[in-house]
Amino acid sequence: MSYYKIKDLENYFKMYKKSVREPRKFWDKIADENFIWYQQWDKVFEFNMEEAQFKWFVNAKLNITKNCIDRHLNKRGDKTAIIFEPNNPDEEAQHITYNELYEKVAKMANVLKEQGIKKGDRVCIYLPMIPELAIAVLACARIGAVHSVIFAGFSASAVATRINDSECKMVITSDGGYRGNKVIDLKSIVDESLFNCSCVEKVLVVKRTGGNVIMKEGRDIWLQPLLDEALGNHVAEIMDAEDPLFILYTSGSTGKPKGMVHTTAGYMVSTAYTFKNVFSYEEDDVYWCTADIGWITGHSYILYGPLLNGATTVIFEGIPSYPDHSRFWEVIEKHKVNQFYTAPTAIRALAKESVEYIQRFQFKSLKVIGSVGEPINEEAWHWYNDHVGGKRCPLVDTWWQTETGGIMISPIPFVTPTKPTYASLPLPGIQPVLMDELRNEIEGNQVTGSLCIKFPWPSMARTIWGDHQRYKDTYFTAFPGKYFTGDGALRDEVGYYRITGRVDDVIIVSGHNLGTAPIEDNINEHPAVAESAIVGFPHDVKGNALYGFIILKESGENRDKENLTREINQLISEQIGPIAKLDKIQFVKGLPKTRSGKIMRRILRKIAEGDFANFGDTSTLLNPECVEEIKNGRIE
Ligand code: 6R9
Repeated sequence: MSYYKIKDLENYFKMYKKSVREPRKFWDKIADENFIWYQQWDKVFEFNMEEAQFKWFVNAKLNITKNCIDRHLNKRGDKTAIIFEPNNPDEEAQHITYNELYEKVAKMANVLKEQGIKKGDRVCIYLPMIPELAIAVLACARIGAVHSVIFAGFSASAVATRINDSECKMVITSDGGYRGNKVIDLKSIVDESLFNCSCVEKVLVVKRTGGNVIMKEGRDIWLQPLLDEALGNHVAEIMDAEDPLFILYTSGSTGKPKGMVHTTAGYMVSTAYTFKNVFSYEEDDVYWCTADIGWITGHSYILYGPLLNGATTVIFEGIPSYPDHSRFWEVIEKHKVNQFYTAPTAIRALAKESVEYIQRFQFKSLKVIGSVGEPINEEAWHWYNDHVGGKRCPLVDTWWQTETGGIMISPIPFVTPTKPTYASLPLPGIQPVLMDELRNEIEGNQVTGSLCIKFPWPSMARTIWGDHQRYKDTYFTAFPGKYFTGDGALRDEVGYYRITGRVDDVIIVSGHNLGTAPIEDNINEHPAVAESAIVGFPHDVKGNALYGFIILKESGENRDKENLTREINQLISEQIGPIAKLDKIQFVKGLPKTRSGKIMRRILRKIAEGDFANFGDTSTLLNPECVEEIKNGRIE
């Protein structure tokens, strides 16, 4: 029996049980049968829970890029590895074959070496969604340098903090990047950030927009001439299973960003295995994940997971609303996409627009659609399922985190029956548990609690760069012996999981624990509402009361606000109970979001409390302008 592909529900349960009973055997077989290694492991894993130390595939030697590229060349050399869809639909898409990818990565690897980068050095990559981003990431992995990709939308100060934290020796950037009708001057952002970073010795610059840049003598070098001179083959560095592969900073709505460290072998095994199963990928499929490579979703499911499976993966430079709101649908049709993976925030934004944008398209090619990043509310789930999936493609609601490296809880297409808003069942090898306030494991079904994982898995982050104590404190102390996710969840009558949101999103009103997510879901069902966010504010009688920030659909904008307020509260009363009624409702144009689409509730909470003095770091917001508007419209 091959462990790599889950075939049906019976097979899933069998595999799941096996993975819990004999985790060593389970992962051993997957790792052994599906990858190439320079040297096999002595032990499948070795843990010290107390110290939060985890090793997988102990003493194995490998290079992940040999598994992503070289081993496919015989069979799939001329197959397209990457389809690049530019921001501007009039610019031609590029198809990069596995043979070409090999050569590009080899050249880049040789350039990095020549420029003084050695195994273990950290390289910051600050690039738009262009093929060079993928190539730079893979070239780092090829020579054993640790990549730290920073989303090319972060400000100079956010970039500087991250570069300094991991002491990057080099930055790879571009003159600029396109996003919709905007041009972003990435190089000048890097220049500004480097005033405060003495660790950076070299900056390699990709030409994308042709915009004017200032090149600093002795530090900045155009990449293309170096690539033109470089050799097109490269012998991959031999890496230990536990050598760091990359650092990725979490979006972190509070505190200093955490540089999550992922290592080589475990990350490879998990991302490959989960990609294959969660997207039901078959040899000639075209797969598209709309995330940015600057996030974990892009690392694991645009690059590593797909390439490890010899897949064709789309890299999209643009945004869903440019040149108009049909861009996603056009790209699906154009490249005959078979698997489409996006975020609830994008779905809600597109669902807000006229259905004409989507109705022109048929999506015959689509087989599986996926969601990631936050809980998907019921209305968005149905819209996505009906309009994009045509009620025919399984919708996989995938729950996971930067820290988990790969997907943890998700339906498997054509295997697990889907249920709206439920991430459903854990993948084999993953052991979720729900915990109560007294740190006891909650048994049985139809229960809610804090979501923990009770047994390690290969792609878990190993530490926070430079701060192992913080790693221990954040993830392994709240529930000793278990990994605490920070999320709350409920388990329904058949054992399906529904992630209800961050645990700190629970508000206690008159002694009742109210999760914000179900209330928001409820509000979003109102036909005039596009999106909502609920926070608590101190209340003399109730302890806390609820404050709702609500975005209306275009069709709802002219409605009488008093009537709407009444209708929304009536809906909540009927569906959840009068206890969950909102004391204040403010209609807003936008909600403050992190660049990965998560609502920054911290800011809304401050506004609700009337505390305008201390918003903390807002430089990572996608839409800082909405903060002012919300402040001005605050309800006393
Ligand atoms: C992959 C990614 C992680 C947090 C996570 C949770 C939320 C992600 C979700 C989901 C409900 C899903 N989250 N997927 N909540 N359903 N399918 O997003 O990583 O940026 O680290 O965020 O996102 O709260 O804890 P990251």
